[in-house]
Amino acid sequence: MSDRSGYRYSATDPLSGQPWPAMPACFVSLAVRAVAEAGFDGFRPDACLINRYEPGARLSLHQDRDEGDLSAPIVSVSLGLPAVFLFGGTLRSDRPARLRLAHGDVAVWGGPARLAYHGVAPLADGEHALAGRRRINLTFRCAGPQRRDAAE
Ligand code: MD6
Ligand code: FE
Repeated sequence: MSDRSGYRYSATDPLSGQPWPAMPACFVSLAVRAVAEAGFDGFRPDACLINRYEPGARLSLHQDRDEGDLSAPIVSVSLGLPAVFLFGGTLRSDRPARLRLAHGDVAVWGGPARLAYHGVAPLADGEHALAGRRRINLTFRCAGPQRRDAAE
């Protein structure tokens, strides 16, 4: 969730006050299998962030470091319009590689790359047969225990 005090993990949906719905079992199994394929074991995601990008939207270079367990990798599943994923090093000044992520692509980063700076270049306009004029990205994480009431 995000609000005036910034962006953080919360056990509950701030709009409903209810716990987030369980992750569909097929999502968990996809993420676990992708991580195993990438050579990491024991991954059990407890959070899935879903971001929607419209043409022109971008995500500036950042590190994902709000998770309680930085030893667990991140799994990213791309759907809809293709994007250019920027994947740099552990210094913001490291020049990022540019990787095209198309519908169905799965990226996993962990180990020494877990705190790599990454982002998404401005989304090019287009029309995807299933998703229309958008990209949807799912990221699976081990966020760790969250407080029940984020407002406290
Ligand atoms: C992507 N997403 O959309 C990469 N990071 O391909 C991210 O890096 C990301 O979607 C933090 C929070 C949500 C995200
Ligand atoms: Fe990220």
